Amino acid sequence: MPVEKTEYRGAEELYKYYEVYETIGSGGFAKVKLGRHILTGENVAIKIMNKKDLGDDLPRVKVEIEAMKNLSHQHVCRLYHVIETATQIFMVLEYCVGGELFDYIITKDRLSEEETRVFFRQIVSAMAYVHSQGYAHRDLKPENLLIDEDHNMKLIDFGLCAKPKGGLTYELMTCCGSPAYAAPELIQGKAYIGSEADVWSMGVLLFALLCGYLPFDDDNCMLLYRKITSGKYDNPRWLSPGSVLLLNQMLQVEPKRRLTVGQLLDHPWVMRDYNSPVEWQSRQPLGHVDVDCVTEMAVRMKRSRESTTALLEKWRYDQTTATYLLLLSKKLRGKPVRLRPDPAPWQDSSPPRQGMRARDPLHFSEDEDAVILGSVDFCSDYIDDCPWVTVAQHTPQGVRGLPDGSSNNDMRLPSPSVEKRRACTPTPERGRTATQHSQERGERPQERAGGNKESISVPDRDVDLFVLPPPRTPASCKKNPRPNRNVPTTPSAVTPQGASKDHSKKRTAENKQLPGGDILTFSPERRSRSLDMAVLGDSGKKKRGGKMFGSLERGLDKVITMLTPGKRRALRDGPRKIKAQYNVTLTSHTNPEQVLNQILSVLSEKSVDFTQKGYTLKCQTRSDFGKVTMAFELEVCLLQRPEVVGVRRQRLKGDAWVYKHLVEDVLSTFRI
Ligand code: H91
Repeated sequence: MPVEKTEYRGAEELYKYYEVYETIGSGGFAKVKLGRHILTGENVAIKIMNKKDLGDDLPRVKVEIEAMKNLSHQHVCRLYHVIETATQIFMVLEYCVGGELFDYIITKDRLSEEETRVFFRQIVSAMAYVHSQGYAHRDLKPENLLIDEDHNMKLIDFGLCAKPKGGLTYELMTCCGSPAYAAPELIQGKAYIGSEADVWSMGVLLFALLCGYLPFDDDNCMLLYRKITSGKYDNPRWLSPGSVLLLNQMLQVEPKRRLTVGQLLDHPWVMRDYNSPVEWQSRQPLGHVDVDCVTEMAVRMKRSRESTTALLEKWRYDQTTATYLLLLSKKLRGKPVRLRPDPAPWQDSSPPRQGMRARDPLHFSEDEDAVILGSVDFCSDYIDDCPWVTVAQHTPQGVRGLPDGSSNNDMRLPSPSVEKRRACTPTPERGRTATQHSQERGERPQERAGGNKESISVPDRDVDLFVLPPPRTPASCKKNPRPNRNVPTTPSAVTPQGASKDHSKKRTAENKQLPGGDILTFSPERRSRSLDMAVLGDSGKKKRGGKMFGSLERGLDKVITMLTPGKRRALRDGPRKIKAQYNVTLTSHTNPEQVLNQILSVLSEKSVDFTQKGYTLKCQTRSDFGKVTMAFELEVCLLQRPEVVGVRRQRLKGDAWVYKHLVEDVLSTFRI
């Protein structure tokens, strides 16, 4: 079928160089998938956008791509490769195994001042650098800060960033970003200075790190705006006087009275325990070419080092740029600067896809693929002497050498317009994490060179998981005592579709078997209850700032629910055995079916739609108009140390704080 062929060709450019795995998240009109760069074997994140879906937001993507090409910093997520087809844009990005800072905060309830300082220094470093390059980020929030394998911060999502032509001192007018983090001048529609607005967001972020909830929060937008413009918030009692002072200096309603990023670099609170200002300059300046990496590439490409360097210095954000940057990343982490052997093991059989079966990379559905617009990763002087020939020759229906006239051919070096007014001194198998993989490969992240010099040691994540959660804060105590009304007291059995009989007595959930064994459950109340209702307590009051997931490992033993064994394949295989991660809530249970049953029952009760595949539940909430407002995954799994059942959770779509309240509510039924 011609249509299929055409569509297949679109994603071919991507598949040629990357193995593509599961969706790891989404944001706006983008889907983010885990990938692996074949030549270096390095994990990457692939942001996928459909141009049609983007509509008027397409220019924002261009803004983000241009900004990311101009930014190279240890705390800014690195862009490696851009592939554009007629219908799709793929951005290949640095993979951050630790996920969002948001999830990390909610797992821990809140962070200690010491740990907050480690992260905050890195955020200040990133922002000082971004501002020094003339950009304002304008959407700073914990969802846009990721944690890499060395526990370092990486700033992402430059879709809303601005680079005023006259430099950062020029006023901006567009109101953007997330309301809870937006500066008062921004929501009032006044002209504002981007860097000043960023400092306000950093203040909100700092508060969220130290407190685990937002300083200004309300379900009602007008009330939220009023709170923000008043600048009044409560300082919880656990904040040190130093933290109270710093927050106050950042959350000044009058922008000119706010601290600047330059002042944050050597602020006493920031310097504490370090006695040195934040190091903000890039350790990986743009344009620098590493000889070892170029040499390795030259050997593979059978070219001279000089011509390889010349090719690289075009900075096209193509396979050459990606290979170089990923090799450099390997080098900085103390790994050998080596490309995969030729022929690579996955290329032994033809076609290559079959050779990769064992690792089960995912393919795009047909509608996700498209015609190649212009090859962004090949240029005419490149085709004659195709450097990646060993990869290319295995590519099915290889379309090569379409000349590209796009702007991607030039890497525009930044013309730093430093703020004038105030000087700114400045393989994975499905479901596994890259950390697990690197651990399985015998690598120890701590031993790697090039780790964050800024960091002082923070507790090992695995260790954190096994300690009891921090004592409940007064705020969380008063807000979240949840009566266990959802826990059925009589044993119930699960129907073949996975819904509890006990639950079905209360309401008839409409279950539908999907191809591939998925079970879609429509909650009967879906259309009559809004998402907000799903996070309401008995009182009807929205619960805020409640205890986070960390405390859920306590007690369950209430429901004795057994699945009929051996009926469904996915269930027969049992839950996955995983290592504890911070996005896994521990229970005190050893019977996964019990936990699964109880989650199913609560999801239905909370009007959350879900599809079930084995022990994984893909959950969705919808607005009254049927629009998906939130998507997340819950997976019942077995942990090895301690040997208990855990629930892995992952937000795929929707407001982070609303997600937090909802999932917290679902999982809080495990409390005795
Ligand atoms: N937010 C705006 O959920 C809500 C793992 C994970 C690992 C990543 C690397 C880069 C990006 C995301 C990663 C990621 C969207 C990335 C980078 C840029 C960008 C976007 C994503 C989510 C989307 C999924 C993300 C986190 C943020 C995970 N994600 N788990 N490495 O614009 Cl520059 Cl959208």
